[in-house]
Amino acid sequence: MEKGINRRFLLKLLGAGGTAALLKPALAQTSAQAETPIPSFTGPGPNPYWNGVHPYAIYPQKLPLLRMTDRPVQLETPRHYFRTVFTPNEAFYVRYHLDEIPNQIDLSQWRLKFEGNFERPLELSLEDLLTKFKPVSIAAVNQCSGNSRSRFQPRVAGGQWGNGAMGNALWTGVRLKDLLEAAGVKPGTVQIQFEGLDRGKGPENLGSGRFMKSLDLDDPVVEETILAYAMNGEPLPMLNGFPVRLVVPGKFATYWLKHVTWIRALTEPDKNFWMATAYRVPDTPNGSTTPEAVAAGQVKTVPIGHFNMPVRSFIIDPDGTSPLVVGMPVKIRGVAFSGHGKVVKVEISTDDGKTWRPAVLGADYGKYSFRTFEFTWRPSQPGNYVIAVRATDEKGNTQPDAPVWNPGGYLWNKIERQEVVVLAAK
Ligand SMILES: Nc1nc2c(c(=O)[nH]1)N[C@H]1C(S)=C(S)[C@@H](COP(=O)(O)O)O[C@H]1N2
Ligand SMILES: [Mo]
Repeated sequence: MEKGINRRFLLKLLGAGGTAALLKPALAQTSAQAETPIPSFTGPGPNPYWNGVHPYAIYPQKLPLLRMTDRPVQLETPRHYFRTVFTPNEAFYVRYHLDEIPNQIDLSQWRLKFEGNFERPLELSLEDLLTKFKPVSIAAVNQCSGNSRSRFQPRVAGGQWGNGAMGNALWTGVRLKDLLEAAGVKPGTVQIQFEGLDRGKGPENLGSGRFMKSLDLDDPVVEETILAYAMNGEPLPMLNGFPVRLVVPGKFATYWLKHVTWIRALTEPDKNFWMATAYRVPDTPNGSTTPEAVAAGQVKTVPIGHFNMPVRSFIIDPDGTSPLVVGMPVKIRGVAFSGHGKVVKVEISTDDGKTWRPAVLGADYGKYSFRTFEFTWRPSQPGNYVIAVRATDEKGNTQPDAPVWNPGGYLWNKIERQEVVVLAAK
């Protein structure tokens, strides 16, 4: 792909030992920034903060993003950054669970360590990763399991994301299976566990103080997983996992471990909180259940990794902030993706989902990437309209018009709508 990593640039950075130094002054602010409480709200109308409207905040290496929480850092990407198929690194959303996140990493000391049931307990430097392994690139959408959680009815606890807990990037790095081969997975291994550098109890107050996720060794996604050292041709922003993060194409971002520093071969399934308790969804075909079933204790759950990301699509323009005019063409544009395979169809409705017409799809950057779409609409009558968008993937999955519900606020993929006003031409 034309947007591949400039490895020379990265090597130069490494050679100069410059990365840590370069990032230090800016990143030191990450934790120093005082927490701004969400303003108390007395009405009228519904609480806008609870509805995912958050203040803009500037963090190191980032453009102003919507701050949901500061401890841990959770920043949402504003809608207009999805006008391009690749989400700019500076605008890419940020989600952590723990309060203490790395502000700087000394690459002369940092090593990727292999522990547990491996033949060779390797310790690899970033330079080793860059020079001793074949680089591969993949365009893939990183989406938080809780993206759009603020839409759930009845409401559920957790970060009240709008639709901006997602982003698409061209990731470059080393194949996980090449790393596993180098370390030599011993027989009896059932899962591979990943742990990053962030620490702390986090608001969930869970004790272990570490964020860890595991992939089943026999999950086909292991073949496609990469440990990425570059994002859109640049080193990863610190807040998105510098120096290396996992990219697990088609799976929710909770598995996309940031600042990966330990890779462990486990002989027993991972029982840590983030696998056994958090990020679990009802074991139903679409992960949906009811509050009543939950209250009755009837819901069997599985890790969200058992699901690929359901197909979704988003209207980016028009965004309803300015009226349209009769007879004037307007481009309805947005992005679509699916964790199950390539998006093959996007349809637009300008009558709230009663009738649908196909949009024109943008360039194909691979089955895990955003796919842009465009539809030219020339409204012929003034009035209030509801635009809707519906994507279908190559497996035939399409978006439902019914919401899902589960207590974690996961797997939302209901058809999106945008209200617009069309004025008569003067
Ligand atoms: N080390 C570490 N990696 C992590 C997390 C974390 O808290 N710590 N959160 C995960 C979750 S739940 C999400 S949604 C993504 C967010 O990736 P981003 O911050 O780069 O957007 O990181 C994943 N990887
Ligand atoms: Mo997440």
